[in-house]
Amino acid sequence: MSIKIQTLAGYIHEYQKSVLQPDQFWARVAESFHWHKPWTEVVRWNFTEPSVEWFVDGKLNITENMLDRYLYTKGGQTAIIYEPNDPAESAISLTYRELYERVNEFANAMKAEGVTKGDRVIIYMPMTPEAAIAMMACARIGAVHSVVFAGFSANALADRIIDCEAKMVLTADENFRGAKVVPVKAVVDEALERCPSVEKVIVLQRSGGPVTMQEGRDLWWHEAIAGQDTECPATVMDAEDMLFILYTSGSTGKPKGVVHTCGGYMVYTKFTFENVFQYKAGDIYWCTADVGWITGHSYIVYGPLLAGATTLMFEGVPTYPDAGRFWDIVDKHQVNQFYTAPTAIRALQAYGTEPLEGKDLSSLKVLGTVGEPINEEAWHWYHDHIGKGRCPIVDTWWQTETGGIMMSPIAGIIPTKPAYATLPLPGIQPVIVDHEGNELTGNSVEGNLCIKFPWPSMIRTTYGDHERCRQTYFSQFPGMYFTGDGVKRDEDGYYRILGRVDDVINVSGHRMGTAEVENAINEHPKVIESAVVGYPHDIKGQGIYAFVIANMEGRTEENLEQEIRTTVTNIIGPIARPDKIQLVPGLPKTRSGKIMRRILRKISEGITDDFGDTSTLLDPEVVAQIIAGRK
Ligand code: 7RM
Repeated sequence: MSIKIQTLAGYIHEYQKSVLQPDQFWARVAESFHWHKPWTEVVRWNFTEPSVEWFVDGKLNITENMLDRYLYTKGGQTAIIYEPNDPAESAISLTYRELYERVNEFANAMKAEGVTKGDRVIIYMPMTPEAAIAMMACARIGAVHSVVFAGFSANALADRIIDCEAKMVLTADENFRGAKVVPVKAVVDEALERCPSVEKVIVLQRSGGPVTMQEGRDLWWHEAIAGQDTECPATVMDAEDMLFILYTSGSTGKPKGVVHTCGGYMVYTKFTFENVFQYKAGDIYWCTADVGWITGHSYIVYGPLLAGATTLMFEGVPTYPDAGRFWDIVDKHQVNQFYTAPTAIRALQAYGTEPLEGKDLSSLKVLGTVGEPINEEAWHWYHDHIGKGRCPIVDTWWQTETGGIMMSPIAGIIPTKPAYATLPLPGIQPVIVDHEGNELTGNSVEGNLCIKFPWPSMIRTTYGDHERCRQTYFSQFPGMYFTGDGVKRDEDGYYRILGRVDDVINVSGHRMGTAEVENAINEHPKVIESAVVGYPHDIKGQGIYAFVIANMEGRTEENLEQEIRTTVTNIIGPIARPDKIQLVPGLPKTRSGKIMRRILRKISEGITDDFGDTSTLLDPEVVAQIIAGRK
């Protein structure tokens, strides 16, 4: 029997228990799963190395808790509803039994191609059920999946394949995204030119468009599964065996491979899914994220299917064929819980209420947001026009590294407040610290958000580089996990996330390192140096503003800017393309050569004075020149 919070008093009670007796609390949650062997210790940890183990010595397979578990009780119930990009193409439903069979069959296909426990498999696929099937098939046989968002460039894909030394890549011929058709197999082919670890590529036929298949390396999905058994014994995994790697951007260098493990991730994603969204049997749940991001992992695939829910996967984009598409889908499938990003809400808000006309949204019970701070205006629009004032909004704060939702209202139970993630979920112990690491206690305080006690789905390491994990998350404030976010605790003890306090920017809910974008810009042969900052953007939340020093010989400003955008698209992907590029004669540097980003941030926001202490600036004249050429 798991823990289902049903009242505010119940929340307070469970929260207190989770802090005072975490072992008993989490043991009670974990007991509701199928384990091959129970754990001997609930949690063993230190935040110095760091070393975190949950459900020590426990043995399990996560897919048995998603599929086998429901085979007889819910075999005929819909597990996945797939809504294709083109509304004229019919939706597809897979029951729990069908999903079980397709996962097992594909697991056998991967085994037949030589994949074994511990091997890394890259998933670079459209948002079709096969992406979820691929993830679960990996988990079935103990292979470690690493899903790469299919909008990343060949170069970014190759970096990830190389970092985890993947043996196999799963992809499709083409990806339908709104009015565009992206040739994903061709992107894989280009990436693999520098990925010697990859032995096999399995290609889903999605569009039927032309692809080149490399003999001996590439095979079709439908051929790979032909004749495979629809039963595949689940590989028994240790609770701390790796489940997946997911790459995410930080403030320095290349993206890091965040590692999640089997037991804790399973326990936490199901627990948070059921409680936050108050999912009830028979409900239709829809999260609009892509499986390439952590939200797709935890709250399209793992959390919902662990809970025996019906989860909807949407292949397309919010504005295709028009800005009413989300609401058409809610209406068509009578969606009960709807979970999206503030950037999508703001984008749709810009179209007004006309796209809502004639759409039946009365099935909706709970609305969710994730990925970035939501502004109050968007919160109210969502609340009034989508939820018609009747649906609680769960503003869920969490990260790739946290694996699951950390702070959020529990739908209908914790009173909401616009733009507030409200309170921590049971088991989560947030602390606010000042820049010296002193804990700020009491209400009405603001500072850096840290977590002082482990939770089951937290990051275990960064793949292949444990020191980087320690350095990034556990060194700035010793003894605590540092989130990189700023936060305020108001007079009611409610939490409001203020955004990143490091050099990470959040563009349309996509996390990016400013250094990562700068490195891409610097690849252009004419670029000498660059500095990137995020600036407030009405729809994207933050836009990318690049200040660039370049050798203009043989170029006009216009064609150089265009070339820089193309360079960034090629190196990272279209999501990292700068919104504004300003060619500058110099950058505001200190005598020790550090760029004073604070000044650039202000200029990008349109503030042209009040830069604070500029006494360490090497050349104050540069600032005036940048202001004069501001975009
Ligand atoms: C789930 C996800 C993590 C960063 C995080 C925050 C920001 C996420 C919220 C939010 C304000 C929220 N993972 N963030 N959720 N900020 N309110 N509800 O997005 O790894 O891609 O990004 O996103 O800055 O640190 S992520």
